[in-house]
Amino acid sequence: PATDVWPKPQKAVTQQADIAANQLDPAQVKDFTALVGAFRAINARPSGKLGITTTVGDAATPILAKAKVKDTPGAYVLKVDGNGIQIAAADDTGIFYATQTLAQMIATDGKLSHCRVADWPDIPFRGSIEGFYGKPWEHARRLSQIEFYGKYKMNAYIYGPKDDPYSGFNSHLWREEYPADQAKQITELVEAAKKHHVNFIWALHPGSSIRWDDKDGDGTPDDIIVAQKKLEAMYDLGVRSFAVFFDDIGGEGARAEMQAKMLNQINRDFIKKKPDVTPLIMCPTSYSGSGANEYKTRLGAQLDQDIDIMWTGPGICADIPAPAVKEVSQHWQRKPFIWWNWPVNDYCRTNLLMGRTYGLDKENKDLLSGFASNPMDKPEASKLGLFSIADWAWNVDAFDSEQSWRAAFPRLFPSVAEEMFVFAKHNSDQGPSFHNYRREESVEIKPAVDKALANYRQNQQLSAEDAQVLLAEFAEITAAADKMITTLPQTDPALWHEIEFWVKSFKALGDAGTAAVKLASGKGGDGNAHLALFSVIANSKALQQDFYDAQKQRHFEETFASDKQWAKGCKVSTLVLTPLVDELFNAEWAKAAEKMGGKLAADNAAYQAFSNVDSMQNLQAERDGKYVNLARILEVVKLQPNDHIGLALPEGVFGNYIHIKLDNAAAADACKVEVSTNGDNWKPFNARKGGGELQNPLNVNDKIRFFRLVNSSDKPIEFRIEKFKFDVPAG
Ligand code: LOG
Repeated sequence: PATDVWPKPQKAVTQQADIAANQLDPAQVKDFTALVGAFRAINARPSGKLGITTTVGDAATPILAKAKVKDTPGAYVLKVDGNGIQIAAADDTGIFYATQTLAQMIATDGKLSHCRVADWPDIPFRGSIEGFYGKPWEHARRLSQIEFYGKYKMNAYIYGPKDDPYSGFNSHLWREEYPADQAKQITELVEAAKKHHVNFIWALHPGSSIRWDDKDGDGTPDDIIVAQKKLEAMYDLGVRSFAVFFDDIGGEGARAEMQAKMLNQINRDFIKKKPDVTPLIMCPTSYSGSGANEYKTRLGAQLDQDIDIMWTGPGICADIPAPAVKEVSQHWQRKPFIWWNWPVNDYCRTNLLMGRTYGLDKENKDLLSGFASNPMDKPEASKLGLFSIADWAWNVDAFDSEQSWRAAFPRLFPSVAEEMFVFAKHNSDQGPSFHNYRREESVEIKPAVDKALANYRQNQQLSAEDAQVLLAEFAEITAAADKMITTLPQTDPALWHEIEFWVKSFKALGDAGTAAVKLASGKGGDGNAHLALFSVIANSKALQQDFYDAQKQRHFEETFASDKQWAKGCKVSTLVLTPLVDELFNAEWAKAAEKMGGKLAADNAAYQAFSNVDSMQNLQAERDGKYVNLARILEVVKLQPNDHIGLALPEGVFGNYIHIKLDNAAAADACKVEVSTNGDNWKPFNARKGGGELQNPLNVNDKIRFFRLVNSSDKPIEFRIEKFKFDVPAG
């Protein structure tokens, strides 16, 4: 019925009666033409008089006004009754959206109820920004996204992958046109977008290599002309919506007044000259935080009023509270276009972000010019989050986070809806990271886990009652994973390709959890059974490690060079369930070892990263074989004189090599490296310098457990970190 349409319509009334109950073949109703055809066929039946009428534009105005529909693009009125179907819409997109509503009404229960729907979007631009670091989405997946956006009434797809060299973030190739095969794909995307009423917004990212000099003396920096030419070339490929990004850059390109000059000129000489091009969007260099700074006020004052400015929220990855939106709107002197960094996982690639969508303030309803979510590098898995983002942005007041999330599963993953829900509810938190943005995870079971662990810590044994609850949970996990493993490769190979290793790890977690709970509740039986359970857990962990390595291998093969150094594996249920299994396993293992008079050698050592800079208090370090790496920082790092960043090894582990690589040699030359055995007393380390690298071996007998990179110059420096690691002896 109309009340079960997503995104939730603004006003929908369903009546008991229905028409054409089983006459409609849902497969025929995929698009408007088919729908019309289906109804004509019914209409032709002697018994029926069911037709479909559409009214668009001026003729529709009185109908829309009478239904009190907000006068905005995409608005529509839909009426189904004994006389057939009537649609009135402000524009063709409204007709298209009415058709999507109809298609869902028919598809969900096989019949079409009499209804009246009056509907319109709250946020003018709704959709995604492919704006993450790492391997850009594949062409086929993008086509699938665009179709999905149309279906759920999203109208914006911003194309801005950090690793497309022709967009330019990582490369000077933004100055050149796409090679023919890639150009053809862009045109295909534009056409698909048009068909599904999505604005394909192509983003140029020239900031890391742009220069403002005016060699030919015509009063305009030469690169502005080059940029405009590139946009013209994209126009020729069919693109009608454009953005220019300046995020995550430093130096020349980051000057607010030059960015404003450039964009105002492009606005005047290109955007406004073409009647069919939509307003320009830009992403500023200072794209997060609501406090004033010189850059923000300058850009807000100087940039043409009709250029939209993107903003990620009070932090880079953050919820979007309305008071902060209001504050930044003052600096920008316009409503921000939200670039929401969720469910993007380029800064926490080991984890999948499959939880519900929350943190978007209802007060934002009229405060935004657009809302685009930056998704995971996994497009199919990202549809889950995007489904609810579509729902929120279409009808803010009616949004119910939990309900919207649950509605997504049967619609997006029909062959494994319930299993996917089990998987999603236990795989949603990012884990600790530089951004320190966290999501809830394993919400339902968490109180039971906390209670069981509290009892266990006190009694060294799980109670039968606690064990029963936990065993049921782990059994559900194993069963869900099993079903996904046997089903998804056939029903949704694209999704399977993305999440295969996580699902298999999830199954291993289910098995390990079952064994750990049995062990800890004393259900091990005789000594042999006890050993058998230990080995189940150990095997599961080893299996997860294998998946981790296999996934890492796949990631290497599929990922652009810029990201290779930092590729990671997969982790599951990191907030609640994996820590539970680890704790039970380690404690039981220690008990057993003690009985046998032995000692436990566990690798639960803490590797740490540190800095004296306020914004870098959440740096992370991770061990990967014989390396201990600083977890990748995607952003430009700024160090004032004497500021530092460093790595720490746990007690008893000593470094035998230090290796740092920065993206610019000048910054590296401005730095020195210091080492320490205790983190208090520092001495100089004689690092070999060259091409941005600082490195040299250490003697393990010197027992160095700490090093830090210090800005030893008297000026602030900016750089990107490409490598930052200790080598430690293997084993
Ligand atoms: C990048 C974005 C990246 C995201 C999350 C913006 C405007 N830019 O800190 O490309 O995917 O963070 O890592 C970003 O958010 N910079």
